[in-house]
Order: sequence, then C-alpha cells, then structure tokens
Amino acid sequence: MTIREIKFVPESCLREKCAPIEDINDEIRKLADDMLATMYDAPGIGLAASQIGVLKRMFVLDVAERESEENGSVEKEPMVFINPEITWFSEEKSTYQEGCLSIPGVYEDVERPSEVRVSFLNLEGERQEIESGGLLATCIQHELDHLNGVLFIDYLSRLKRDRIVKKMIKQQKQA
Ligand code: GNR
Ligand code: NI
Repeated sequence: MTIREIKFVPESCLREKCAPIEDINDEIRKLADDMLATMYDAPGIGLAASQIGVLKRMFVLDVAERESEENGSVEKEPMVFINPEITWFSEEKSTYQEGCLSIPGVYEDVERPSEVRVSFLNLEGERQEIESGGLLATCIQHELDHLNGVLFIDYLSRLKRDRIVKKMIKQQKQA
C-alpha cells in the first residue's frame, strides 16, 4: 500500500473526464488499496482516482461513524466504486457543507438531491446497486462529479469560485 500524492486545484487532471475501467486486474486492486490508504491518511471520507492523477472511473469512500463495542474505536467501512452510474436522483434536495481534499481549507454549502441510487462494479467485478441518503448520498455525488472533471466549487457563484481558485493558485506559488 502506497500513500499517493493528492493533486490540488488548479491541476488539469482534476478537470478531465475519466475513462471506464475495462478489466479489474491486480493493477486496479493495487490502485484501490492505494486510494484507501491515501484517503485515510489525509484524512478524508472519499477519494476519486483523478485526485491522485489517475484518469479512471473509480472512487473510494468511508463514511462510517459506527464505533466498535469492544474498545470504542471507529471501525473502518471501506467502499470501492468502479464505473459508477447514478440511476436515480430524489426530487428532494439537501444541503451539506462540503470540502474537498483537492481544495484544502475550503468548506461551502452545496445543495444536491438528498437520495441517489448508484450502480457500480465492486472489486470482484460484480455489478451492484445501492440506494443512499444523508452524507453517503452527498459523497457519492461529489465523487462521481470528480470522474467528470466537476468540482463542488462549480456549484458556487462565479465570484466565489474565482476567489477560491485565485487563493489556491497563490498558495501553490508560495509552496
Ligand atoms: O473528505 C471529504 N469530505 C466531504 C465532506 C462533505 C462532502 C463531500 C466530502 S468528500 C471529501 C473528500 C474528497 O475530496 N473527495 O473527493
Ligand atoms: Ni473531492
């Protein structure tokens, strides 16, 4: 398992449309391991492949809040989504304050459908479909957007987005 470097705005890989995964082989299994390690290390609750510069349609998530009964530690609930597609959005919307590992330090309210159904391949290559709500539904939509080169700041006003991008460019120059 390798912790990979997370790419920040305005890196161009964050604006690319990612390609479907044709074959779930050792390379993809290693990528999933690396993405989970990178996400837990950050720490974050989701990570799309394009955030580490790999332009493939895959993301990982762990929104677990459940605590283990034995020792009070938080149990990991890693999830891997390959070639995901949203098959249904609820009419109802909800707002969450979102953040993104590629735009550190920025948190803004974003309104999205409250519930979604998502169809995807798991690491065994089986097609699965789950229905989600709450933070999981928001995260799935945020990650799927990454695979299409879309960032949560795209839902803000142009003024706010431009300010955030300018701030990011300035930070990168200083680093
Ligand atoms: O760690 C993350 N937290 C988060 C909070 C609210 C809505 C979405 C997210 S995803 C983010 C990690 C990330 O950038 N994934 O692409
Ligand atoms: Ni993100």
